[in-house]
Amino acid sequence: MINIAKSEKLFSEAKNFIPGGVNSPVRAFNSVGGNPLFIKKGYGTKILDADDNEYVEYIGSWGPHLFGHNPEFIKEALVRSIDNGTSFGAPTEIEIEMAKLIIDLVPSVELVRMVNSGTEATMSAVRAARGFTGREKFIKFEGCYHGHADYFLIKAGSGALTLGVPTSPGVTKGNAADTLCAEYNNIESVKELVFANKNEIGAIIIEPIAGNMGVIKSKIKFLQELRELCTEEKIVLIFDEVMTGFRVAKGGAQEVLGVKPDLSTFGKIIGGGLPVGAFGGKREIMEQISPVGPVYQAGTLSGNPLAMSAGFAALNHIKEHPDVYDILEQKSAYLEKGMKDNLESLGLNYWMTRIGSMSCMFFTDVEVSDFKSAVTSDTKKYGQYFHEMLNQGIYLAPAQFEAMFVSTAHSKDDLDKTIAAHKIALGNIS
Ligand code: KE4
Repeated sequence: MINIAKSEKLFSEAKNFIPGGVNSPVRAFNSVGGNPLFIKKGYGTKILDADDNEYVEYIGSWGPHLFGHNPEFIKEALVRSIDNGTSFGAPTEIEIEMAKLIIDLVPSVELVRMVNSGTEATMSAVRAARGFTGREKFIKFEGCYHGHADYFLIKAGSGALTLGVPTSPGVTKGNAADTLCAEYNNIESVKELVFANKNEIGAIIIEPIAGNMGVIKSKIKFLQELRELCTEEKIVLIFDEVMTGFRVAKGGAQEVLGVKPDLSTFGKIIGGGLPVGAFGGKREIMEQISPVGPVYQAGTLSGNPLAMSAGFAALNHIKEHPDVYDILEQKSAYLEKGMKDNLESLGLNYWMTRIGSMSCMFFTDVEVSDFKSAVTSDTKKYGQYFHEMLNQGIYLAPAQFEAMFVSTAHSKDDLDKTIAAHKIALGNIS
């Protein structure tokens, strides 16, 4: 067992001042049990906890660290930027460069607005769609997570699902009334809602590759039919690419799946590890946004030079190194093969999904294609597996319904260590 005395001390102190001792629930280890580790340093694929235990990690701050922790090119960009000050609350040139780069990398985006989190991006995108269509209702999918704006916390994924409150108290009936829930990968469930609410639905928002009920890829036929339905019914189709944007491909999940949304939302990677979000898409919709249009949307630190500098460095690195995704694919496929070989040798048939450098091993032998099949996973067994891996120096997401992220920094040694630990961990809990 690893010594985590300092983390335990810090956690008990934190709980006196911060709800649950954490600033985001999924960090609290509630679903895997035990004491969350307080991290004091990250470098490449490693993190160091308060007790100086080192781990090879696969959270990457829940997605931002496509290149591992603190890559030189992001650090240098931040140092250059901070020398000029942190934030001005006024337009800066780097914001133009960032907007141009996102538009260059994602063909469906014609105008883009920066915000400070994925939640702000998705809530603003739904507001823009409501303003553009004049319709109040929208459809989300069971198990998808779009951040914590009230109207999304209905049958939500990620921490809400992990902690057993997919529909949160505090969300008013009025707010929930306009949120309709369909089943992922089930076009009939969408059509039923659309035709029962004819001309009342302004938007459909989806994670085209879901990363918050574990990792689940939408079926291409389903997504194409969703696109057609939205076009026919004049509904704004929003792809929530906060996690998948620049993760699964240069152009995100929409490039992988070959379906074009009307609006997209981004976060995580585009901030290079700093607080960020963005939403963008068709000019006619985005021109609804204040000050050019009537739909109000604002933010004190939106487009702040620090986050823009780090994010621009990250995206520009992608633009200048298009082989990034070949590297990620090669490393991720190697890890997947090692884990699948382990499962086979142990006679286990847990369901595994992987899209590029995002993957998930579900503790179920059911084929996972939607929320209902995802929740057949044995989360207690996942908790045991999580701690078995942690004790071997491998830090995974402390929750079954999250993604495992490989970065360009993961070395063969890291991957081999992980594959070996994976086999021991499964052997110990089976
Ligand atoms: P933030 O507000 O947390 O920056 O982004 C919300 C969000 C929106 N859309 C998608 C597809 C997302 O995955 C997220 C946030 N992802 C979770 C991890 N599954 C954030 C981790 C946390 O809540 O601490």
